[in-house]
Amino acid sequence: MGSIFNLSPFYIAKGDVFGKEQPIILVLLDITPMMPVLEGVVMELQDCALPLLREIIATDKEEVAFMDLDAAILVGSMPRREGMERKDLLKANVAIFKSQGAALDKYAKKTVKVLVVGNPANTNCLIAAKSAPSIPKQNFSCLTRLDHNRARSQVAIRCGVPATQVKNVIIWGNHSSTQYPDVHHCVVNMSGCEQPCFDAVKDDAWLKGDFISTVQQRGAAVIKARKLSSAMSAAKAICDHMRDLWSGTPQGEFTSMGVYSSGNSYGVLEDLIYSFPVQIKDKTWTIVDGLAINDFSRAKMDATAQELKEERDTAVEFLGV
Ligand SMILES: NC(=O)c1ccc[n+]([C@@H]2O[C@H](COP(=O)([O-])OP(=O)(O)OC[C@H]3O[C@@H](n4cnc5c(N)ncnc54)[C@H](O)[C@@H]3O)[C@@H](O)[C@H]2O)c1
Ligand SMILES: *[C@@H]1O[C@H](CO)[C@@H](O)[C@H](O)[C@H]1NC(C)=O
Ligand SMILES: *[C@@H]1O[C@H](CO)[C@@H](O)[C@H](O)[C@H]1NC(C)=O
Ligand SMILES: CC(=O)N[C@H]1CO[C@H](CO)[C@@H](O)[C@@H]1O
Repeated sequence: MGSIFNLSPFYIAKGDVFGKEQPIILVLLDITPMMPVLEGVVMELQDCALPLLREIIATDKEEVAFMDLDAAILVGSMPRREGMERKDLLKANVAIFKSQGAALDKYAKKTVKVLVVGNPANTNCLIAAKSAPSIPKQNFSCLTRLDHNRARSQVAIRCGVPATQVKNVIIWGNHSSTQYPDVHHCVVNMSGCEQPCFDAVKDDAWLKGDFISTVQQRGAAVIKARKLSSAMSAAKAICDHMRDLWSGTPQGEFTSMGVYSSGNSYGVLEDLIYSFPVQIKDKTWTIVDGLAINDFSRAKMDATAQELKEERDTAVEFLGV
């Protein structure tokens, strides 16, 4: 029972995601041994006396959890244990996301929005989408908003402005240390006017070096310091992602999400869940096309795609067996 599991339902039930008018039925799924702990979460949620929260369903059964869902946030996955082979870990996760994808296909609404958080998030998302053939692939996305928020904040701190004054950073690729946080299209509102990020920061070496590695390694840095993984910031990112899917992105702004690549954008291979810049309107995302990509960016975008391709090919083999 991670703290993402406590915090995300709280923010959702509080109205931070679907709006302050939308009554909420929360469905919480965990594995059987965790049911007593889940009861404690239910008690705490009840004790918050939240005006929008109409019902809480806690279960270890997928057919109960996924029935008629409008939105699903898939957080639980197999964590890496000491001495576990990469392939065995992937195999265990393919089994989980195949099963959850199939249950979504069978029980959820066809319009359900599915956000995959559990790692390896991109590949787990692809497996869930492939296992739910009656739900459009566009309805599946994976979380790279935490990386996006980290990048935005790093620039904001550097410029001494609030994070809201930094727009249009991009996270490309996998949610891992090969992700590419790109600020070539980012603008910063500083001293009363919007300017390109490179002009605002005035330190190209930092933007092409330590900035990128700080964002890429941030998850590990938080674990090292806290002895626990990111929880508050992950829960916030989950809410930001789902809220934007529901209500749209602000005019002239884009965000980052792992979405299905149809092979038509930025030369990214087809059939990967890859993080792109997206704009959202009427509950539908579109990839922001036509941004100029220089050689520096190209190499980094390709490296993270290559990593995802290899992981996908192995995962798809496991899906077949
Ligand atoms: N994409 C991102 O940006 C991002 C950010 C933070 C965390 N994560 C990932 O999210 C996952 C959860 O993180 P956490 O810190 O909350 O981990 P955690 O291990 O503390 O919690 C995971 C929860 O999922 C449950 N679970 C495991 N298998 C399940 C299954 N088959 N069905 C239902 N529930 C199941 C566990 O019992 C546990 O309660 C991890 O994989 C983590 O790496 C991703
Ligand atoms: C992609 O990112 C996830 C999440 O960090 C990670 O678990 C996975 O190993 C990465 N993929 C590869 C092939 O490295
Ligand atoms: C930039 O910030 C100033 C306040 O510092 C604000 O008045 C202005 O509207 C902002 N411009 C844009 C384009 O957001
Ligand atoms: C987010 C998203 O793309 N949602 C789509 C899910 O599928 C329905 C059709 O079943 C579309 O109308 C939504 O736009």
